[in-house]
Amino acid sequence: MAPLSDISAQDQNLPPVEFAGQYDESKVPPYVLPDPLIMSDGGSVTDTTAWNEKRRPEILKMFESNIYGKASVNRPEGMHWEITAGDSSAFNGTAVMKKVTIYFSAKKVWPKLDVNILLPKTWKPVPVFLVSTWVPDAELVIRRGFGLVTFDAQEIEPDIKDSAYAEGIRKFFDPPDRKEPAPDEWGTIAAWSWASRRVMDYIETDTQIDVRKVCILGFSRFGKAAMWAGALDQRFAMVFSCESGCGGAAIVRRGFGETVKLINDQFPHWFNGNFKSFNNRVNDLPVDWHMLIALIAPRPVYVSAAEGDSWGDPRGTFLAAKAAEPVYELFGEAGLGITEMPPLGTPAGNFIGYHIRTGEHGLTDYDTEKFIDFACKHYHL
Ligand code: GTR
Repeated sequence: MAPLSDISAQDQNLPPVEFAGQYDESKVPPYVLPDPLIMSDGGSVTDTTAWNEKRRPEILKMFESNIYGKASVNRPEGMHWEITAGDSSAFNGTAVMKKVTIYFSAKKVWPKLDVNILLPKTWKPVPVFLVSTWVPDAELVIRRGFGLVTFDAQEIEPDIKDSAYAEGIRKFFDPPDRKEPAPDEWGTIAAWSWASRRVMDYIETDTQIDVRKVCILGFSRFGKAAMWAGALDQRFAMVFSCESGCGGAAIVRRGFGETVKLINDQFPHWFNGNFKSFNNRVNDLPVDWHMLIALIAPRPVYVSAAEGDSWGDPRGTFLAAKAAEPVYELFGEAGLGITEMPPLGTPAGNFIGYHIRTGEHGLTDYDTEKFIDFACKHYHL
């Protein structure tokens, strides 16, 4: 695992003592999950047309307005890019490398994003993992025949609660006199997801990449951003979310480990203003995170956990994956295929993948290997 930049500066990986979560399974309160296949008006979703045309947009909107926030722009006018560096003989001649700089206006100044592209040398377009900020071992990915497209999401918005908005991409597109986003507008995680989508705009033009096989992968806070990007944007063919926990892929009604209140108190910039109103009433949320996983359907999705990462609620992640299954079944695809949490180090699932491994919070080679195995299975590689 290699961070592209130093996110430990604020030591945000370690929850301070006063943020200690609840870790006793017997204290998880009873809860009822919203049914992904029942519309807000009570109607049932019984086919994929109703899912795609009615329920999916409805759920997407609920996540957008209550949690991640609405982006104020899609692809900005004037956005352009240039290839700024290249090496046709990386990794002892087995890979090609290039650097693309995406500019988000017609000018060659910030906001911009440097994108590093590493592709195994081959005559045909390659499948890739698109990863931001905290990336897997590149040599491992290339050796398995996948390319790696990386960027540092913090280049467009810093992960600092007091300056994220003021110094980030959201403020750039807002009127100059705005001091903060409206309660339903985007937070930093949505801004990072937006960056992945703009990288995808570039990827669509790169003939060395198989545009139908772009797998978005994120770890922890960037795993939350990967989930939201994958939900919003169906150009991402697969989604991998490693230990994304609260606000990523775990059931928040469990109140296990990091809770909605804890995350909003510690990282108020990550989500929108409306999400804070649910701090002490998570059962009033019209969604839970099984529904975010379901928004990826019928595309393959993989959520993973680590035994030592109780903060990220491994069981809550399993339960979210499990509760997303009915939507995959609607598409005729098998989801997890198991009813109990699998043993440590035993990946499970068909269109919804899950594993819990030994060890602490981190994106390890084990995780990367299992993600690649899953992608290979679906791509018959
Ligand atoms: C923690 C945060 C988690 C997770 C993690 C990380 O401090 O509470 O939600 O995102 O950081 O990004 O490593």
